[in-house]
Amino acid sequence: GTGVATMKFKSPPVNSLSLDFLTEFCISLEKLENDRACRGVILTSAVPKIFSSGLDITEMCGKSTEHYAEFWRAVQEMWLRLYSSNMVTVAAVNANSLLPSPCQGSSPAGGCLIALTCDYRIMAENPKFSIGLNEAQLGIVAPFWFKDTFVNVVGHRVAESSLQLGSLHSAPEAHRIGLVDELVPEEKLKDRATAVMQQWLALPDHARQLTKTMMRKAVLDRLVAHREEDVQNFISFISKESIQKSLRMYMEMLKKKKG
Ligand code: CO8
Repeated sequence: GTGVATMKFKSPPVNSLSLDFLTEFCISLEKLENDRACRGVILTSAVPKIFSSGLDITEMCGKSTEHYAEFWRAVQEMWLRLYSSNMVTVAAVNANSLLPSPCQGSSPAGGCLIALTCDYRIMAENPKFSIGLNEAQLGIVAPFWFKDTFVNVVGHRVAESSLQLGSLHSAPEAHRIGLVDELVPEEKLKDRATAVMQQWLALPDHARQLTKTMMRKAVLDRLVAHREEDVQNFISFISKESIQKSLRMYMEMLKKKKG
């Protein structure tokens, strides 16, 4: 084989990161990680027009403390595994449809996090297509390790303004600020992802893996050291009535926008 796997998200309608999705994602990734023949993975979506809509908001609304804890551990687990993966990880952020205002995002928050966690990001060249960590728009705050991952890609200044504003960046803007590495016409996305993968795999795995670890270790260690504290923070934050209200209003807004 080529030593390259493609993981296609397929959880319609919008590939939201539910507890089930996250659990399955981790199992699939672990299988690939343990498969010595597999050296790289391309992450993409099998759902037309959407890469991922981010964390599943219904998992964060009106649930028990135990549920919030389980959900948040699963989010942490996804990030820890992907950010520390020994494989080359390429995100092929595909979307092929025009999304209605005011939420034109096709890869908001958690979806953007997945892309940021990869080694390389390629995005379909569609001006209507956007990506970003938009937590602030939902009245919530990105956890420190989302922020760290973002800073490692775009630098502190861009990350700061983008996070404060909860910006969803259009594809050209995402490219300009370095949030994605390149834009390609949609029909070329798959071929381009394969070509980039070959370029990364042309190097010896060992040196590349050690370099990746060197670049990412501080950020990974920080979550590992504060994992339980981070779960408790999430629970106390998400359990606040004011936060629950913001999330309910945001969900209402999503539903109305459609009508
Ligand atoms: N979670 C749950 N349900 C969702 C989500 C989501 N993230 N996104 C969309 N849905 C639902 C919609 O409510 C709708 O449901 P229904 O059919 O019952 O009305 C259905 O999916 C289809 O959605 P749309 O009609 O909106 O589909 P469109 O194709 O028009 O738009 C978008 C797709 C652009 C993805 C749009 O749905 C959207 O903008 N969604 C919101 C995305 C978002 O803001 N996600 C951020 C989530 S927060 C996060 O990921 C990080 C949280 C960190 C927490 C830290 C706390 C301390």
